[in-house]
Amino acid sequence: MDEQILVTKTSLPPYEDYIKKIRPLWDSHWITNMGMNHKLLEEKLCAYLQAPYLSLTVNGHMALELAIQAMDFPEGSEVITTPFTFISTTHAIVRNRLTPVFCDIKLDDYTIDETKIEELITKKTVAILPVHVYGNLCNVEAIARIASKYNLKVIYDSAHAFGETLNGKGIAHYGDVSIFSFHATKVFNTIEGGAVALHSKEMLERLYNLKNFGIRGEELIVSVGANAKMNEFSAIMGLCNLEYISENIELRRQKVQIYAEELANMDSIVVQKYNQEGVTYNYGYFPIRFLKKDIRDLVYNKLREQNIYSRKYFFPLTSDANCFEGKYNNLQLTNAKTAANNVLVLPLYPELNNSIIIKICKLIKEFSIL
Ligand code: T4K
Repeated sequence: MDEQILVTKTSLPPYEDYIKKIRPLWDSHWITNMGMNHKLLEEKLCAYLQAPYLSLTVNGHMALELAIQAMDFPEGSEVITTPFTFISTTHAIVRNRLTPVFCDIKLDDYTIDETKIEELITKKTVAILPVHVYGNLCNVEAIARIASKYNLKVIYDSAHAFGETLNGKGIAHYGDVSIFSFHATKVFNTIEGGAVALHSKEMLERLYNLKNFGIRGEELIVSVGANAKMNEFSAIMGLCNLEYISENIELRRQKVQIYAEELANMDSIVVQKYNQEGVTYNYGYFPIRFLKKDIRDLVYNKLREQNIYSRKYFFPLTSDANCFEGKYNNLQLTNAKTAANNVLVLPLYPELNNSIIIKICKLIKEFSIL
């Protein structure tokens, strides 16, 4: 293939839309520190995500890091989480001086195995931090029951679940807080950006202080805080992209359907299923899992030779990251290890040409029988 096909491609609004909306910034010169576009995007996203309260941030990682910080857990407390995620999830726990306790996942949807959470709870456990990985929603009801039984907080990493709903309710409805990523690679982007969706006004205030140095007036600094605000250029990108979100998700759905049809009869792979009951998906990722050992890397390399850049999201497990060597539990993660060694995420974005999807599937069929 002449053209490089990458795992994803940033969705940009029409150039004129963006230029028109940023033009007034040259009059106002107000380009950050909670400008009018920041405010407007917060309002629109609150509505779109059905979130009671929402605070925009500079990226998804800081949304998560500050959401955890806002909970004010004692140093050294334990947080039960998944190792099958982007490294950000675990870094956010560790950077808050908390200990990640890794729980295995389910192989059918790659989310945390809720039946294995209770056995990991100790006197030090303060929270559960699951990830709606690839937009597959965790078993939120079961997790809520466990959290309530042991008085734990639930912090959802919803970086992959933008706009998804369960039984008509926005996914931010579940847990104490949910964070979203609006990175350039996501279904909805603000170039870089993120948000924390919350249920309480008090938490919203804390988040505000954490993302703006604790500044509440020219001479009033009420608490210690970082700088994690979203700027106006990003907020405007968000406002523009929000106009096209339904269209983009529908295009993604169509691409996924082609992948699913083309790969339907292969018994050597398991394809991502979009069939959780009551869920509306955003079709952010298309992962497949090879059942035969050592095939994933071979296919990954063969596709690269053809200029097709699939990705091994998520290898290595975060529990196996070099920087954590020997520090945290990384045993009894059998399913997570299987997923890390055998899952390949295929290119998927609204503009992806259907004929390229068919070509990718053809190559996968060829390479998988080598
Ligand atoms: N929690 C979870 C579960 C997450 O997946 C993430 C982020 C976070 C938390 C943290 O959220 P942020 O702080 O990032 O908002 C990418 C993204 O950088 C990262 O946001 C994402 N997860 C992760 C799964 O994927 P890389 O290292 O794979 O990115 P990179 O630069 O290799 O880009 C991947 C492909 O995207 C490229 O091959 C082409 C395309 N691309 C990339 C960029 C940067 C574009 O089309 N345009 C671009 O500007 O991490």
